[in-house]
Amino acid sequence: MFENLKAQPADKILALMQAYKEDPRDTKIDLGVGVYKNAEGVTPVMRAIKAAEKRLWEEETTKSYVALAGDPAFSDALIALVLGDAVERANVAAAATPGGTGAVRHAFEMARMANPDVRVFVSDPTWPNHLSILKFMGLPTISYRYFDNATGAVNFEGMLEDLSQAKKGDLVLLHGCCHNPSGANLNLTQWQAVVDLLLKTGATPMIDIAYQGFGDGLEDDAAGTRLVASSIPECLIAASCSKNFGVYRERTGLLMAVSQDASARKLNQGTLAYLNRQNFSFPPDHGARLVTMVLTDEDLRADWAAELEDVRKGMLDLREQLASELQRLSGSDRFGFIAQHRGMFSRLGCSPEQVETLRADHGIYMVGDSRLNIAGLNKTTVPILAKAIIDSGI
Ligand code: PLP
Ligand code: TYF
Repeated sequence: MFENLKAQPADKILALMQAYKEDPRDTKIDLGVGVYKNAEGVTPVMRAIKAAEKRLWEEETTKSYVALAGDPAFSDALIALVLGDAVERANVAAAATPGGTGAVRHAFEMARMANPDVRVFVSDPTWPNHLSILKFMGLPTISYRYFDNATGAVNFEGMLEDLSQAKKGDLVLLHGCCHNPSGANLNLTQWQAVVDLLLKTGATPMIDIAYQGFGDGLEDDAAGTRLVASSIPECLIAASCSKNFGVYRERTGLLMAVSQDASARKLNQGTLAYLNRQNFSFPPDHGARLVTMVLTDEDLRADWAAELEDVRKGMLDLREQLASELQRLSGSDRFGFIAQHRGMFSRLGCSPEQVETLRADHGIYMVGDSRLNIAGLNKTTVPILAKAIIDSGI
């Protein structure tokens, strides 16, 4: 039977991670996969998570099943983190999922259950896994203009023009903050314009928020998501804890469905639990429990927020350093967008051949679309990267 299988395309980001590992050069620099690394190149377990883990080991008395939607305390804590007081808690259905990816997948599933003819609007570019999941599910996608390679900024006029084609029954996928892969984001005025347009078209927004706290801070990074949730009758929000709690491998995410009243919420809640049951029954608990402990304990939460803030500021410093080094070497402001971008990524806007030159000649690994992971740099490697970029004719 299995001889009928067709070889599937590899995940380019994960293939790049492997190629980096196999490169014997000790001067190599990994700017590929979106994992935070400190100046020593280490992806640390956050202090508060480590402390919660110790406490959990001491206090946990059972590993029995929890619930199809996960622990309600996790939903409460993460809904509060993402949505603040933008919406009534009673109108939000939520279920824990294996990572943000699990939430993304179930958001698409839920949209299809509600409308078998759903079309999904996706930014150009978007996270490759959005596209591969949608393709696997056979859902039609329509891409909307988003990133302008020439300016390094959002093509907002193009975005609005393309989104005006959406209609009731369509899903419009938006990145909550720290757009992956471009690094270019909407300001709050632009979010408001998107909200107005969505209200006019009747399309349903879905927000993927995987980097809250990595851009302008925990509150600012959630502002667009909160505006959407409080202004539009229905929306889906897929949140990931992988990056901002550093619990990547624990697979910790939450899918939220915001509606207008308790009866809609009940239907949504039942649907989310049903989707979990069909696919894996109970979601992973360990990471969700650690996140809940951190968010609900005053001291752990303060320590986590402080560490996250250090991470965020460290990436901002690297952005500034890289932008000014490139300005010095190129004698122009054409790389100024690197300091404007937010989150872990920036897209340089150069050709795949130039990305390949950086890899072959300089041992610098970035994704083929010229996305670089800012957190893969440190103060010593920033000038090396800047020189390599200019030497490669970018
Ligand atoms: N959405 C985006 C845009 C991402 O970059 C990621 C990345 O890691 C995720 C969702 C989900 O990640 P995870 O499934 O590891 O929580
Ligand atoms: O975009 C990234 O690099 C992160 C990590 O299949 C990632 O989102 C990359 C590939 C993948 C899953 C996660």
